[in-house]
Amino acid sequence: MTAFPENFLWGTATAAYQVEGAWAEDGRGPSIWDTFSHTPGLVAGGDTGDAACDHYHRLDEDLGILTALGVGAYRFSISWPRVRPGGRGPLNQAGVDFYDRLIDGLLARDIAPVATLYHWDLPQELEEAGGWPERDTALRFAEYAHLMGERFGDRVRTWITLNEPWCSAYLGYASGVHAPARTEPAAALAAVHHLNLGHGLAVQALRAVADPAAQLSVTLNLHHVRGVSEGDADAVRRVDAVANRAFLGPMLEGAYPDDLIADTASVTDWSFVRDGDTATACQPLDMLGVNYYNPTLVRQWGGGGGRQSADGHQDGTASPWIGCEDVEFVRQPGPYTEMGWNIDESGLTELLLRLRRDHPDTPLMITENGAAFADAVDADGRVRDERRVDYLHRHLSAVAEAIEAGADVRGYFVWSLMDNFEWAHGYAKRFGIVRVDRDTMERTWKDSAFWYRDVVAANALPAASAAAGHDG
Ligand code: GBH
Repeated sequence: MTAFPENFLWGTATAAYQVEGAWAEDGRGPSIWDTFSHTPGLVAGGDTGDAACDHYHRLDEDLGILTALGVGAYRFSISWPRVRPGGRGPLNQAGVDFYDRLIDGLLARDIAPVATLYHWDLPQELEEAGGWPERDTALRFAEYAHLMGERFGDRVRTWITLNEPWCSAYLGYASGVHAPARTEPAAALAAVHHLNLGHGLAVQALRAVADPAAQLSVTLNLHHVRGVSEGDADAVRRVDAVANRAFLGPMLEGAYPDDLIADTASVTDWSFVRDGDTATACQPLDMLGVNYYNPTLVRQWGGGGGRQSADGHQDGTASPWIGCEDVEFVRQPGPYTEMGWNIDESGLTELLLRLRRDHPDTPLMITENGAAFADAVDADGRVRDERRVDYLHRHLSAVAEAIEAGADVRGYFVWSLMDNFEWAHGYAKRFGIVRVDRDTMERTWKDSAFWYRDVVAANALPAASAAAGHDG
């Protein structure tokens, strides 16, 4: 038995576009992900989030699942285009009502709502005005944060401004594999800055209107970067700068790292950073949210031949890794999940301890961790996902190890409550602990859901993942 601290917060996570569906109902406006998924060829299988998991119409059923899991918290995101369709102007009351029902339903079940303001679904009109590379988007985001704080701040006590701005900036504007599918490195770095600025402005806005006891946070997908050998230290430094310190710097220390500015000098002069911006980005935070899936392995690229990155980007094609032209992303040893990501929980322990060392006063929360697998379904409907149980067990052990070594980790959220729209991969990649039948939308608990329920109830891990039992 590995026990967790008293009051450790156990939860599951989802995001609006990935689960809600009802994309054109009750006054919701289009987002960049509607545009992206409706563009032929961009999402595997032609999948869209039009129906997603139909969570919008199945709220009560899904609240029932959360209750039966016994979780203390549910991390969801608010769809900006559902509550403020064009990104500006009046609120859409029907959209606000949906989140009122969700939040009140959670509270009635003693489940703490953890609300993410932005999980990638920018109102399409704001993209048409330039999107995150434009400063105005940060200002509109702050307005939206203010309005949400006014509406829900009496009941939501944990807020997350942005989910993984790394993805929004680099996958959205540099490699283009996410919405809005632009491949403009300079714009991507401007997006980095306006996401940092928007975060700081949103924290200010929430502090002004939300419950004074509210915990304010941001979720980053920090990369735990390792070099193949000691000679690869500079490759590690570059990737760490553009992936991690591009956000940690302004948000937690009030400045961009000098090496990041130097590494990206041929792409931009960073003149979009105005006096006072990094001070604005650096608002006191009550917690830092960490999403972890796997570590990153790099080496100095020796040149010659076609460079093949582990993230699938051929040399010369749009890469999310700006300023890392001399870095090779090395495929790591297996086992792998269905995403092709290697399974290595030691990176999570090391990442948490690095944060403990670099930012000792900032409590941490694992806001996402989980794995996609092609789960086996028995004739009787039982979903055997022992590989997911094993993945979760390993990573929770890694969290416990970090806590033991001094990291202040307050909670853990499984990604994801249910199989959902996995962005450019569509529905083929299943991350849920609950299975969603794509034809009937029926929800079925996987073995991992029963296992997680028992972990939550015990506030501890069983001795071995093999002990996971199915009793449903
Ligand atoms: C999260 O993104 C999202 O927040 C969530 O919405 C999503 O469903 C979930 O994870 C699962 O994807 O360099 O090829 O080794 C995670 C996105 C995953 C982006 C790991 C960078 C590195 C892959 N990140 N990835 S690679």
